[in-house]
Parts: sequence; C-alpha cells; structure tokens
Amino acid sequence: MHETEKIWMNGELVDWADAKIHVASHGLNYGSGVFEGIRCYDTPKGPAVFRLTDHLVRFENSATVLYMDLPYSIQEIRSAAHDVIAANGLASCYLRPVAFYGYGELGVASTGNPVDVVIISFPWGAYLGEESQRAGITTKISSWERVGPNVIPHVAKATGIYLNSMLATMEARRAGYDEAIMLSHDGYVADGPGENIFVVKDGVLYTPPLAMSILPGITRDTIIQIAQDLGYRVEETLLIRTDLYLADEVFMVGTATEVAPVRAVDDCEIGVGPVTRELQSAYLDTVHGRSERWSHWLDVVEMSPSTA
Ligand code: PPE
Repeated sequence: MHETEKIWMNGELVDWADAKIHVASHGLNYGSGVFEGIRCYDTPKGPAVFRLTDHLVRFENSATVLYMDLPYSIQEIRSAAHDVIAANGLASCYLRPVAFYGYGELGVASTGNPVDVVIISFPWGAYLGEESQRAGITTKISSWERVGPNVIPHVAKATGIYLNSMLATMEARRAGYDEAIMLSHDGYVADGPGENIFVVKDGVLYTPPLAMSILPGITRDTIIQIAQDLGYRVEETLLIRTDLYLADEVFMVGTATEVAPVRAVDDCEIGVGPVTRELQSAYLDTVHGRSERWSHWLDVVEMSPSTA
C-alpha cells in the first residue's frame, strides 16, 4: 500500500511506522472492531471528503450494535479526519477510520478493554482495477452466503464480518472472475464483498432492500438519489439470481469501487449499458466537485499553509 506520513491514533498524529498495537489486542484476536471506507477527492474547491458525516454516523451506529462506546464524538472524528488529510498534504485519498477493542483482557467478552480509534489516510486507486469502470467486471454468484441479521448484524461495518467478504472474493478470483455476488441464506441477492448492487430492467432501477443482509451503503443511497433526480424510478425489492441473468444492465457501487458496470454474471453476458454510464458519470461529476447539483455532499478540507 501507499504509505503516508501520519496516522491519527487515539487523539494524536503519529508517524506511519509507529502506529502499532499489541498482539494480544482483543480486536486482532476476535475481529471486534468497526470501520469505515471514505474517499476524499481533489475538487475545484480543494480536497473534499464525500459524505463524511454520513459515514461517521454509520461508524457510530456500527459501534452501537457491537456494544461499543466510541470515545470520540462524530464532530471530533470529523475534525481528526480533516487533520490527518492536511498533515499528509493529500489532495485525494481513501480514509480508513477503525475503532476496535484494544489491549487489556483476552476472552470473548469485550469488557476490560479500551476502545482504540485510528484514521489511516492513503492514496488508493481503482478498487477493481483500472479497466473496471470503463469495460465492466465479471462476477460470480458466491457459494458463500452473506452473513444474516441474526448471525452478525450486517448493518454494522464490523471488521469480523469481512471474513465473509474475504472468502467470497478469494473464491471468485481463484475461479477467474473479478468479483463475487453474495446471496442471503434464503437465496435472495444481497451485495458484493465490498459493493451494493443494482439491476436495470426496462428503464427501472432495482436494488435489494436494506433488510436483505446488506450494508446500508452510502454510495447506494447516493445513486438512488441521483437516479431519482434524473427521473428514474428506483425500487428497493427482493431479487433472485435470474433477475441478474435476465437484466438489461447490472452495476455495483461502493466508496472504493465507485460505479462499476457488471458485464457478466456467472457465464451470462450482460454487457455495459447507457443507464449505468449515465449514473456513473453523474456520480463521478458529483464526487469530483464538477456538479453543483449535489455539491452539499462534499466536505471541503482546509489545508494548513504548510501543506496546501
Ligand atoms: N457492501 C459491503 C459489504 C461493503 O463493504 C461496502 C463498502 C459496500 C456495500 C458499499 O458501501 P459504501 O462504501 O458505503 O457505499 N466497502 C468498503 C471497503 C472495501 C474494502 O475492501 O475494504 C469501501 O468501498 O470503502
């Protein structure tokens, strides 16, 4: 990964190499942490973080369902995010806030452990490869089911949940596909290992509802609002795998991925279509600050004189 100078750790900016934890940390042993993935873009107004507060509200909600009290308010974490971007002099970057049970007691109960909070910021390019957004990606329905709401709460972006994503991703990659699509335990389309999913059929957009074992994606919400503003009907509805095979268009969305057309699901060729292209460019214009229409989603970072 691309290292930067500083990491924000428990209230301080520390050198990248010094941001260390003890091997007996609870979060390492049991995956007891929550995290976020946020992008900061180089816009005409300067570096701007896309929907930062919305991401931090989800961060706090994720902690709540893990019985975890964050030691910092959303406002404090927001200004910490601004500070670490400015300290690293980054015009654009990916932000990775993580809160986890730290070093104190082993044993699955999380009591007796501090909650450590860090924010890593680093340049991160195209998540699924440079060509993914232009040419589209190939996908495979995973044999791994998406964790259900009574297995681990999927509304939480919890570190431990991502074993589920890791398995699905590795299975798909080893079989020669770019990305996995996971179904719920009862066979409905859920989401990708790091993306939500949309289907286009006869000019209407369909996406699984929030109750369907999916992460409540900020990009999903953004795409729904942009699509509706552009005059599309969007329905949150249950989808089965053949809805993907027979779709006019399928695309996946997420902070890291942005908007990736899905050109094939299993061995069904779908191709890349005009609705995906229109929403992809509207999304990219929005996050890069080229569109006034949704500019309220950008949180501009003040760079200090030494880093501007
Ligand atoms: N589903 C999952 C399982 C998921 O991890 C993400 C984000 C999404 C949907 C889309 O959510 P949002 O980013 O709020 O639109 N995945 C993050 C981490 C990926 C990683 O490999 O790490 C991301 O995109 O930042």
